[in-house]
Amino acid sequence: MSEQQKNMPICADAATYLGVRSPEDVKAIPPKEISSLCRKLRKVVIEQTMRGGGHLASNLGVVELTVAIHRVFDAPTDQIVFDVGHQCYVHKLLTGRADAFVTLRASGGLSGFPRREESKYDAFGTGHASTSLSAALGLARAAKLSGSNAYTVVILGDGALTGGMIHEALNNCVNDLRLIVILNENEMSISKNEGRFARLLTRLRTSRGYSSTKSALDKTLSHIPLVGDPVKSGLSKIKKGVKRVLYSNNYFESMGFNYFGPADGHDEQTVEQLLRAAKAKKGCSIIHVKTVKGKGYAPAEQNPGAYHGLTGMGQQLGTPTFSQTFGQTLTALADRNDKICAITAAMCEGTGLTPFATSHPNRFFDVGIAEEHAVTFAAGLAAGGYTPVVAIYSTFLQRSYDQILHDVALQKLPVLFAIDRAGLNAADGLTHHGIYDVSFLSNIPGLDIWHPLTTASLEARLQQLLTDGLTRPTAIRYPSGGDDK
Ligand SMILES: Cc1ncc(C[n+]2csc(CCOP(=O)(O)OP(=O)(O)O)c2C)c(N)n1
Repeated sequence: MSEQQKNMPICADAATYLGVRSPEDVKAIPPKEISSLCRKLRKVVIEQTMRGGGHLASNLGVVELTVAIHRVFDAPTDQIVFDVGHQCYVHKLLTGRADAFVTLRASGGLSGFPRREESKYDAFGTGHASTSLSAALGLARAAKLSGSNAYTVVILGDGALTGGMIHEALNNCVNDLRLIVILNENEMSISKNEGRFARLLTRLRTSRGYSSTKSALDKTLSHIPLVGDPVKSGLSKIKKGVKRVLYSNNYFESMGFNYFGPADGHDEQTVEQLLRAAKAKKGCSIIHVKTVKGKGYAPAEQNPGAYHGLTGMGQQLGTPTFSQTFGQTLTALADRNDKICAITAAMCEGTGLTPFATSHPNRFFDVGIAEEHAVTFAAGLAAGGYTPVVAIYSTFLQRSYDQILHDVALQKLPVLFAIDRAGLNAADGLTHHGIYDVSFLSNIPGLDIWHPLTTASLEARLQQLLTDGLTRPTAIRYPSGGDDK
């Protein structure tokens, strides 16, 4: 090997390193060699994201899941939909894009999210959270209508489960579809996943009594020889009864899903077994797995929030960013004014609100990935006499249009929208550009829009707006980075 070859990143020749050029290659790997493939996949993902930036921790968490999916299903006939899509890197590596992986998120290179234009294996383009199940329902219905037996498989994180669209889609799931949802619980959104659904999942997972009783009953059933149908159905009723008593609130089962798990999502063989079991079962299925965000890279396992999204090499920022200026100024203002509340939709660190959350925990609200709810919740706080500041990235504010118009503006409620990441977003690309807010906010009656050009003017404007007392719906938008960008 020449010196030049030795210094080449593995990801420049990732297909050879992995020994995989298509999902067929993944299927041909003997089970005992899967863990070696997973190790190599992690190495490529770590190397590339350290160099070029990207979503490291989320991808390390889904290595075994993605391998198992490609061994059990036949993509692209079977369609795989990733929620958010930030965890699709392993999928890209296994579906003919390993050699282009070195171009990930670079201009003209592979997208950091699934894109239909990029590959026949990307069944649906994503970037914003909680759209997967609605899209998958459409894909599955289209398959059914056209007489296809294809499966549609969704990879959904527990963070994305906090978004309302998922629940609208759950409500619409119909059991004549071949739809399998893998619910990947890692207890994290970007930061710790909070709220009732997070607690529900923990409860599901930690009710070991249920799990062992269920598997004992399953074993008993399968070992009774020549069991007749009436006996079988009688036992099945007992089984359901026991489940109801021990574990009465399985949300997914009560919504009509087949529920599999909870299981260790890093045990590739088990995940394969569950996927095959779900495939064999009629109706829509949820497979609940537990994974570790950042798995296999100690710094990311210990601090998954910091390794959620990396910016790549050579992007040190010298001066405070707009987000930091916003967070620090708001915290200082809230020290003096106990009416000020801060709201984030799962973006506490990104929007600079960590100091506020620490200093004023009772006036800080992380509502999950629920931008529509965040805005109407703020409207309620304002109607109740408080001064809510809703910090949302420009791109994610798009889904709150009606709430801004109907709940805030028409009632002239004093809510301050802190619109972060206004402007182009080269690395995340198309789905993340913050360029539409000016046009969609401009036609909202009675909404003032400010656009400070420096961090100093952001600070001054916040002080002026919030010290005098906010009297009307107001938006303030600012870009990523700081003054030196
Ligand atoms: C509508 C929307 N709001 C916010 C985000 C930013 N965001 C990207 S990934 C993520 C967390 C997703 O958590 P989860 O679904 O559990 O996936 P994990 O990264 O934990 O695997 C968030 C909040 C987004 N992509 N879309």
